[in-house]
Order: sequence, then structure tokens, then C-alpha cells
Amino acid sequence: MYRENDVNLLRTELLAMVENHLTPVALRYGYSDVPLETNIKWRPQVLVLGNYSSGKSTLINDFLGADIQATGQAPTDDSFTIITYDDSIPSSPIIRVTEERDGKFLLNDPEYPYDILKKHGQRFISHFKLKKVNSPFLKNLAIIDTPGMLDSLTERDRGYNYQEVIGDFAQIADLVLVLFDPHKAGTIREAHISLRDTLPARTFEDRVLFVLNRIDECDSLIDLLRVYGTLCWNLSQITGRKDIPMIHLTYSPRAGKTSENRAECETDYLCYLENQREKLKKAILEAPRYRLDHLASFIETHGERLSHLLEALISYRKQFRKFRLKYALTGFFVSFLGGGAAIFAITANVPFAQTDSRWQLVSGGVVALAILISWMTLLRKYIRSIFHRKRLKNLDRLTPLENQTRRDCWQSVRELVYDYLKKTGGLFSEKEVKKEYAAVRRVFSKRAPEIREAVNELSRIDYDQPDTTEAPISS
Ligand SMILES: Nc1nc2c(ncn2[C@@H]2O[C@H](COP(=O)(O)OP(=O)(O)O)[C@@H](O)[C@H]2O)c(=O)[nH]1
Ligand SMILES: [Mg+2]
Repeated sequence: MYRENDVNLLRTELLAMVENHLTPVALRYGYSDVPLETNIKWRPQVLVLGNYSSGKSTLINDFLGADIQATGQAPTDDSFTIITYDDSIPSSPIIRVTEERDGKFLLNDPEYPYDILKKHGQRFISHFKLKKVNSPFLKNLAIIDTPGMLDSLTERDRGYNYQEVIGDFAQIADLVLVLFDPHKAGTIREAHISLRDTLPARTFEDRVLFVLNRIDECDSLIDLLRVYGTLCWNLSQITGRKDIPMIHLTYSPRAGKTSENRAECETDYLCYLENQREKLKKAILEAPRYRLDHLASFIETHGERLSHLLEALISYRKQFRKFRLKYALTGFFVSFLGGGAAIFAITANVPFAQTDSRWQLVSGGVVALAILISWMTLLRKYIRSIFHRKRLKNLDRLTPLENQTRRDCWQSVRELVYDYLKKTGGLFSEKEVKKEYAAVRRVFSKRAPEIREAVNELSRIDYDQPDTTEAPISS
């Protein structure tokens, strides 16, 4: 197992990076309404998704070691339940719910990271709750049990947008379990689409675990292979990939004993298969390490976006400076021409032709100065507003968009750049933005890769093995 201290150390460092360097910029430019770390500062979380009756709650109960969640064949539980550890209760062999809270409390207590879910409205809030349980399984993580997907249910029936809620939870969660059962092995399109749209592409694979559950209910080994094949085919259709991700094959021996279907099944084949429940449990207990991965990706994603935002603002100011210089030079040139023309007009005009040439020069100078002053004051404001409008209209020219990653990144901040330029009229301190850019850039391109390397290093260390680097005990 991972060494808790190493994980905590890295976690603290990552959070400090977000708090000190990314959040101030994110808040200032409207990139986020709440400090960025709000969503990631709480304990690691595991989101459990799947059809109704795929055995989500049973699996959770098995891991917790007690019947905490209601289970049943019919769609029993239509709530999103956060199940977390109760630190205030001394450990006891009897595992039970020690405290229950409703959605309103969860959304308003700053300890919890669910601020972003407020937008889903009252109906969602009434289907959202917290249970504190004294199970040792929860010491380093929290589990989110979800209502099953029901194809027949529409957004109007539910009263909230299920897909969006799942997407938001997936963003917060460090590990996502997607459960299937042999009866409905291919109907997770809805969940998968919202996962694919919300999780960063590069970490999607690492953060999602697929589980074929209730395998004890297959009629025979052939039936199980058929179900497995269907699931693989459906997954490849959805993911658009030919290589199939690892699928954990599991069942609950406890639930199986009482299952009506089970009695009719020929389940001898189960002895040839390893129930991967324990493996799955081990993977879930690794959630704190997934959390580090999640944090590192979080910093990479937001660091990249914020630096793109600042880069566009700096580019605006650079273009503005160039424009100002060009405009001033043109002003000098025009006033010089104007002055020259005035002198020419004076000398060509008979009544003035005889005046002292010094006066002619002074008059030319005065005309040139008058032109220059009006150029730099009255006209300047007008021409500047044309420059500003033009830049807002061609916002994409502020930054090079040479590849798809840059284009995607730009899409996520384009609107913010537009709003900020509009709000400030393009008048902001370039020096300050440059300073912020340097800090974000340092985090994104130097510190984040270092931390990523440390996170990878940590996952390579097998803490179950004795540490061979220790000095041998001398005899
Ligand atoms: N035979 C068998 N039945 C199971 C298994 N897991 C869950 N069940 C049963 O399936 C039904 C639905 O389980 P539940 O956990 O409520 O599903 P959820 O809707 O996904 O939370 C319950 O009656 C469970 O007893 C399993 O692995 N094998
Ligand atoms: Mg359930």
C-alpha cells in the first residue's frame, strides 16, 4: 500500500499551489466563482454509477461491512448519498450510520465540496444526502451512491438534469465505478457520455473502473461469455476504441445466497472464475493515490487554461502598444505635414508672403502643434475605440491556435477574455497580468510536471514489499 505520509505531503503541496497561484487568478478573471480548491480539498471520493439494480448499494454495503444502503430489485433508492467516515465516534465493531444530513446542509456547509451542485435546484437537493458511518473502509475516502439510470425516466420526471449532475460529481470524484449487470449489459450510454464530456480525456481511462456485477446470475459459463462479449462490444461502440478496458467480474456471495434467480442457475462455472471483489476493494482503497493524480491533472488543466487566458490579455496589450506607437508616429507625421502645409499657404498668400520668415515658421509650428494636440486627444479616443471593437470582433487573432489542444483550451476561456476586455475597455495593467502569467506558467509547466513525476514514482513503489534500500542489520 502507499505510504500515507507521502500522499499527504504531496497533497498538501498540490493544494497550496492551487490556493496560492491559480485561485487568485481564477477569481479575478471570473474563471471560477469559488476558490478552485473548494472542489478538491475534501477527502478522496469514489463515485458509483450504473443501472438500477446493478448492485451498487449491495457492493457498497459489502465493502462497508453492514447494511447501510437500502437494496432491492425494484428501483429502491432515488437519492445521491455521500457516505463518509465519522471521525468523532470511537471505532466500534458495530458498524452503523452515526449521523444523517440532508442536501441543504451538504450544499451550504463549506467543509463539503458540493457548492457547484447548487445550480441543479430544489428537486435535486431533496434527493441529496449525507450519511456518516463508522466503517474503517471509509477512513481515507468517501463513497457516493447514486440512483440508477432508468431509460424510461426523463428530465421532467426527475426534476433535475441527471446527466449534468453525474458530470459534476464525476469532476469532483477521484475514481468512478461503472457497474453493469448481466440483465442490462449495454445501457449505460447516458452515463458514459456525461463522463466522457466532463472528465479530462487524458485521465479518463485511469479514473474509470468498469465492473460486470452479479455474474452469479448468468445461466451458464456460455451465458456469461455472451454477456461479457455484449458488454465489450457496447463499450467499444461508446468509447470508439477497439481495445477493451479492464472489466472486473464480481458478484456478492451474500446477495447471491438470497437471490431468487440464483436458485435456477447453474453456477458451477463460478469456481473457475476469481471473484474480483477483493481486487476491486483494493483498487478503491487506492483512492487517495487517484486523488493525487486527479489533483495533478486538475492543476495541469486549469493552469493551462488560465495561462491561455492571461496570454490573450497580454497579447491584447502588446497589440495595443504597437497600435499606440503607430498612431503617435502617424500623428507626428500628419502634424508635420500640416505645419508644412501651413507654412506653404502663408508664403503663397500675398498679404503674408512678406512677413518675417521666423513668424512663418512659428505659425507653421503652432498649426503642427494644434494638429498634434487634437490628434492625441480628441481623435485618439475615437480611433482607440475602433481598435478595441475590432479586437473584440476578431478575438481569435489574439492567440495562436495551432493545434486542437490549443483550440479546445481557448474555447474554455474565450468568453472570459471577451468579458474582461469589454468590462475594462482594454485598460488594465499589463505588468500585473505578466506577473500573474509568469506565476501560473511556473506552476503549469515546471511545478506540475515535477509533482506528476513524484505521483508516478509513488504509484510505482510497492509498499507491501520490504524496503530493500534500508541498510542491512549488522550482525
Ligand atoms: N445474485 C445476486 N444478486 C445481487 C448481487 N448484487 C445485488 N444483488 C441483488 O440485486 C438487487 C439490487 O441490488 P441493489 O444493490 O439495490 O442495486 P442498485 O439499485 O444498483 O443499488 C438486490 O435485491 C440485491 O440483493 C449479486 O452479486 N448477485
Ligand atoms: Mg441503490
